[in-house]
Amino acid sequence: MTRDATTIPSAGPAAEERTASSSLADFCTPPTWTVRPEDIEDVRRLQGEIRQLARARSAVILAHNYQLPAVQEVADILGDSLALAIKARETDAERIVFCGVHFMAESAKILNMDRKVLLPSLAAGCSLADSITADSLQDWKERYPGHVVVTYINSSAEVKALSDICCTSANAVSVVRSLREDKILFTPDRNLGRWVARQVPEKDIVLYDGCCPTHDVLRGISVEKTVQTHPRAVVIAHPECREDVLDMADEICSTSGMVDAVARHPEAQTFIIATEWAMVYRLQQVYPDKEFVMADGCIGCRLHCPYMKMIDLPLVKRALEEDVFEIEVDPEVAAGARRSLERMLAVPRDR
Ligand code: CIZ
Repeated sequence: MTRDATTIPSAGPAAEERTASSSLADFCTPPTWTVRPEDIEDVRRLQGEIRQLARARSAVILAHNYQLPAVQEVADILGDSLALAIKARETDAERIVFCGVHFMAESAKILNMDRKVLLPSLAAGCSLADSITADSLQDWKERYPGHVVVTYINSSAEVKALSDICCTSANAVSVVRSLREDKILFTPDRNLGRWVARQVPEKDIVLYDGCCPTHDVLRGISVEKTVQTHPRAVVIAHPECREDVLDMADEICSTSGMVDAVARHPEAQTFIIATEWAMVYRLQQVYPDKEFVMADGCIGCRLHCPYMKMIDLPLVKRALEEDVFEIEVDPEVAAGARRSLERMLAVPRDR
């Protein structure tokens, strides 16, 4: 039972109703995360307890599309960071339990300063977000006077506060097009920035040299091999992938955009997915009759984000029971970051 934040805003979760025959145990993940058939009953019990706790504590559970399948299943709302940021702003729950990484929970807090935002594991960081600090951005701004700073949502509150506008993978092109100015510093993801620059050639875009290692590890040659074994497949890639991968893609979009992209190809049976592996579980739930294949051809890296996998069901339960770990943001920094986020939220998704 999965929900798309953009289409089913408040559907109630039904982890309690699930049966042991669910696809959780069949889903082919890196072995550490595969649920053994003999453990399914325990997983279901834990999911039921989490749902009960969420109700009792007036909590909404938001989960990113890269979360573990068992965590995706207990979420009230699933989505990419843009969809989740919007939903976080709309909720009237007392608590937001954010199953994602730190910058996402921090963005939810910035947009909801009067609500408690909990991140079940503080180890859930983001190496891309950490590739730029307030100091390094300040230094860069001084080197490029007169440039507007567009910052990917994968960044700290301090960096957002020093930026003119944020973007996500779901609206980066529209955000850049919406600017009156032509000189832009795009930070921190160089792959996303390069892809945006190709769509908006009329702007002069300087790229910061950061990347998401999970996506950047994928090479076109690996995708080519996967295409050779599935010649009729549609290739869907995330814009954090390198240019050689994007050049082979039929569709380039954010994770929530991938859900819509599959629907645009009703004739296709097989889809090659170039993003973090948990997205394949999400797509399988929405399209049980289609086949989804990881783009890496299983060369070992498995497009695995270790930070997204820091959160599991016991930690979600603990977050609800103990009210941990609360995200706090300095009010002045939050005000600056909120300005960049609100400015972004006024721009529609790319599609
Ligand atoms: O913006 C996000 O949520 C990220 C990091 C990926 C995606 O497209 O969902």
